[in-house]
Amino acid sequence: MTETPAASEHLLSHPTVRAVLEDESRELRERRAFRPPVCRVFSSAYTVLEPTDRFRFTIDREARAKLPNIIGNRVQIVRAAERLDPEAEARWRAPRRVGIVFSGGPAPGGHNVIAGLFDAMRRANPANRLFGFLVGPDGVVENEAVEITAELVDRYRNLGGFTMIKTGRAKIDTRQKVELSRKTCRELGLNALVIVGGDDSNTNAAFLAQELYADGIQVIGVPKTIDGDIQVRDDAGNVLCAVSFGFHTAARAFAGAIAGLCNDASSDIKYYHVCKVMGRVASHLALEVALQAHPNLTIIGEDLVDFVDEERLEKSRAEHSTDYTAYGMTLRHLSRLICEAIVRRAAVGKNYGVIVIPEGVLEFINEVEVFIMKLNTIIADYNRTHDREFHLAFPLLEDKLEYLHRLAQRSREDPSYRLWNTRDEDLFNDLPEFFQEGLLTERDSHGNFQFSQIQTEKVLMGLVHDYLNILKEKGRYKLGIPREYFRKTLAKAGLDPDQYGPALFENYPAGDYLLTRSAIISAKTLRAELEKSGLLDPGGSIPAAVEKIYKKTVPNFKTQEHFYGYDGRGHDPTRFDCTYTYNLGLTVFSLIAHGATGQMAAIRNLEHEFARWEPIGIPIAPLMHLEERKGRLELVLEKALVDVESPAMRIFKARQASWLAADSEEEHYRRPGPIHLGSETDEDRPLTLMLNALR
Ligand code: FBP
Repeated sequence: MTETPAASEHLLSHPTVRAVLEDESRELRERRAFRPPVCRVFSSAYTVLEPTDRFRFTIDREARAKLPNIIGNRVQIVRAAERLDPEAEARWRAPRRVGIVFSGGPAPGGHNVIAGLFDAMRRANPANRLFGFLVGPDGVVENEAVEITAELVDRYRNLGGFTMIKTGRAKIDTRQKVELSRKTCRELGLNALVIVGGDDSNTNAAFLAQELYADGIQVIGVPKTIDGDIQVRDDAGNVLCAVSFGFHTAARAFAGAIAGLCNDASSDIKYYHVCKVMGRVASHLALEVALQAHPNLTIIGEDLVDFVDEERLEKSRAEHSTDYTAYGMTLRHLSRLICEAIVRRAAVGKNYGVIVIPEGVLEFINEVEVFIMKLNTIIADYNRTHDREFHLAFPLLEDKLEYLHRLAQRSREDPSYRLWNTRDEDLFNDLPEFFQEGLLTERDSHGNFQFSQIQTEKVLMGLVHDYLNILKEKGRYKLGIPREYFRKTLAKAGLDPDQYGPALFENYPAGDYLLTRSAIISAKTLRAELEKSGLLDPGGSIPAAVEKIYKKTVPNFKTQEHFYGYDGRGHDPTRFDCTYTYNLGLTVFSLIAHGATGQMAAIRNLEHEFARWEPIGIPIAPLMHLEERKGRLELVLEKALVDVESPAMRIFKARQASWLAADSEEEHYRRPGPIHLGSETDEDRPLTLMLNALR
C-alpha cells in the first residue's frame, strides 16, 4: 500500500528521521574537525630552503636541452627559522596570488593539500589569495577558476575526492594551450601555479615551469596518485619520496573490502572471488593489499617479467632447438599458474578462495605488451598522416579489424613493412572480441593505454575455466574428502571404509584428504572402478553413500568478479594521507615563498615514524627520461614499478605459500580494520613502506 503524501510528510519531519537522514553524518563532522599534526619545521615562525648536493641524478640529454632553466635545480630541504633577514622576510610576507589545479584521477588527501597551502598562505599574509582551477588543466587553459575561501577549505578538510574543484585528464601539451595558460596566469595575476598530479602531470609541471620561467611565474608539482608509482630515489638509492599521496587510503580501502570477501568466501565455501585492483601499470596496490589482507593468491605484474618456462626450455633443449616463447609470461601460462593454485587448494577440500589481480598485469604479459606497442604505433601513425582521428575514422570494431587486415596484406606485398603482419593478425583474431575491443580503445590524453577499460579478470578467468575443465577431464582436478568424513559416511551406511577406500582413492588411507583415483571422472568411470575391484556386480547399483562421496569430489568452480578502483580512489583519507597531504600543502608554500620553481613538494622519511618526516623540494627536470608514448619517444617522469628484490616483495614471496593455504590448516586471512582518524595504530603508514625501510 502506498503512503499518502501527508503521512510521508509527518514521518519525514520526525526529529529522528531528520537527524539520521541529514546529509552530514557525525563522522563527517568529526573528520572535518581533525587537525593533522605538522612536521616540526612548520611549528617555527618561518622556514628557509637549504639547497643540497647530497642527492644526485643522472640527467637525460634531452631534458637538459628542453628544460634549460630548471635542469640545474637541486634538492631543497625545508628548514625551520625563527627569523629571516629583512629581504627574505619581505619576500615571505609579500602578498601572493597562487593557482592550484588537480590533474588526473582523484586520490584521497587532495583537499588537504589545498588546506595546508591555504593555511600557510594566510598565516604568512592574510591578503594572500588562492584560486582553484576547475575540472583539471582545462580550467587553467580556459581560465575557469574559483577563489578558495576559508569557508570552502573548512568544508572539505580531511575529506576524500577532488570534489571541491574537480579534476580532469587534459594535458597542456600544445603551443596554443601553453599560451592560453600563460594568459590565464597573467589575467589572474598569479605568482605561482601548483599542479597536483601523477607522473604525467608532474612532467607537465616541469614543462610549464620552463615556459613560465621568463614570466616570473613559479610552477610547483605535488605527487598524487593512488597507484603509488611516483617514488623518487637519487642515483645512490636514497629515498626522497617513498610514495605518492592517496596510495595508503586506496590500498586500505581495497584491503578492507577484500578482507570482507575472505570472510565470506571461507564461510560460504563455494566461490572464488577474483579481485582486480587498480594500478594502471605498477602492482604496488596489489602488493600492499596482499600484505594487508593475505588473500590466497596475488599476482604481481613485475614478478612475471623474468619468467622462464623451464618445462618448455627443457623440451627444446632435448630437441636441440631454442624455444624463445619459453621466456616471458604468456596469458595462457599465467592462467595455468592460477589453475595450479586452485587445484592444490581443491586437493585439501577448499573449493573457494580469493585471488587478487593487478589492473596493469597485461603490461607484463609479453604477447599483450607487443600488441599494445604495435597498436599504439599504428594509431599514432594514422593520426599523424590522416586528416581524421583513428577512432573517428574507424568507430566500430569491425572497421578497425578491417584496417588491420589491410596492414597485414600490405606486409605480404611489401616485406619492408613489418608493423602488422599475418602472424599478428592471426594471433589477434584468436582473442575474444571484448578483449580486441579493449586493446583498440582510445589512449588517454597522455598517450597511456587505458587498462581500466579492459576486463583483464574476464580474459584470464576465461582461460582458467577452460583449463580447469581440461584438468577435470584428465582426472587431475578433484576435491579432497576429509578421511574421517569418508569413514563416517560409509560406516553409517553399513559399508566398510577400508574395503571401498583403496578402490576409490589414490592415497587411501594415508592422506588427511582423500583424492579419488584419476580414472574416476564420471559416474560411469566410478562404476567401472568399483566393478574392477569386485565391489560392484555388473549392472548393480552404486551404494548411495559411495555416490554421495563421489559427488563431493567433483569441484564446481564458480567465480565472482570484482573491480576495486574508483571506490578506494574516492575514499576519505587515512590519518597517514591526511597528515601527508596537509604537510605537502605547507611544503608547497615554503617552496613558493622562497622563489622555487620546477620543484615537486615531497616529504622524506615517510617510511619512518612521523617525528622523522622531512619536507623537501625535489627538482623535477633531472627525473625525466625518454619513454614511448603514442608511438613516439617523449620526455616523461619515470614510473616506479615494484622492485621484485625489495624486502616487501621478498617477504610477500616467502609468505605466498602459507597464504595460499593449500593444506589442511586454517586460512591466514588478515583483517586490516576500518580506516579511522582517531589514533595512531601500528599500521599508520603503508606496510610496503615499513617493510622496505628494513633494507
Ligand atoms: P592517476 O595516475 O591520474 O592518479 O590515475 C590512476 C588511476 O586511478 C589508475 O589506477 C587507473 O588505471 C586510472 O586512474 C583510471 O582512469 P580513469 O579515471 O580515466 O578511468
